[in-house]
Amino acid sequence: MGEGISDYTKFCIDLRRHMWMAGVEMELRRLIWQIAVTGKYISAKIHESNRKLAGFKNIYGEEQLSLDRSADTILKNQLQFSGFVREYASEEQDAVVHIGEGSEKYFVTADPLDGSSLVDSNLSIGTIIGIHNGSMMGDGRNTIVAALYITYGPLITMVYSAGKGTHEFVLNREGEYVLSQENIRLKKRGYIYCLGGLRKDWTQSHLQFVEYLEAEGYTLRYSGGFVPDINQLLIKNGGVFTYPALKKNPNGKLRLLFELQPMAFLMEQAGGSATDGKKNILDIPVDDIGQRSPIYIGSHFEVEKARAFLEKA
Ligand code: AFP
Repeated sequence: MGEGISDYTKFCIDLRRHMWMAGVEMELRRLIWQIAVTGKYISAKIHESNRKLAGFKNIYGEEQLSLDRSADTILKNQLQFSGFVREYASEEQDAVVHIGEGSEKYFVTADPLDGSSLVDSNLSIGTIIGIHNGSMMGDGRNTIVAALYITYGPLITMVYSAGKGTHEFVLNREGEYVLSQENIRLKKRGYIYCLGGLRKDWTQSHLQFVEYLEAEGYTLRYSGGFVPDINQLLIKNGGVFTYPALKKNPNGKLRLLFELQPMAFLMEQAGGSATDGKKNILDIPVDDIGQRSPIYIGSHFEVEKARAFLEKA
């Protein structure tokens, strides 16, 4: 990919053209395109939102803005239209939703609006999508064929991979997603660390890993939004994000299907990796759609270092 694209014409490459040039299969192309367009509708909803809409609880008992529900409904309806999606699983739904006729190839997972609690303080938030072929259960490595996220920040950006590298697009003023970074590559070792969970709840081995990073002079960057935090690692080309096992919650906080698998796929496609401390995130079997897992994700060096510290425990 990339051959034959001059620096000049690169500026004009929109998402559809990019996927076509990269040889992404037609149905998958159309599906990714449709989801990217849906990001514009979700963004419009965020703009018209009112902070006073807080107060609902999602199926995990967490407070959510009604914005989460709106984003979920918008996404589900758009996917239903596409004709390519058999099942839809969302962090906002308590069960998988059958939206196709039964013969469609793709199964879509979504965290429609991750980090919605950051809306009132005007920090970046995002939509996370996984696209699976044949099934969404089991281990992600056998089923996931594409992943993307959309960031709603000072700019709206979309980062996708369909298994041919990880690429970033920016939504321009004309409403087109224009290529901004092709084939994002993580350095083997970065300098940023993002730490989820409270220090008092960390396990001894995780604490030792963090102390190692601190002693090495890593820079702390943590927004509390998974999408912008992962985006920062990809765009700054390295570092590590962790949301570890906690003393009271050995599976951590983040959800495998909706949050971790898509990000692990994007990260691996950019030359990074993701583990729960023992297994690669994409090799962990999913038995339940709400399943959680600890995560260490980012540059190879830091992720392997984390594995080494956790192995000692
Ligand atoms: P919500 O889904 O409840 O908004 O939580 C956001 C999030 O899932 C993810 O975006 C962050 O990485 C993580 O939680 C932050 O959690 P802490 O508030 O415990 O640091």
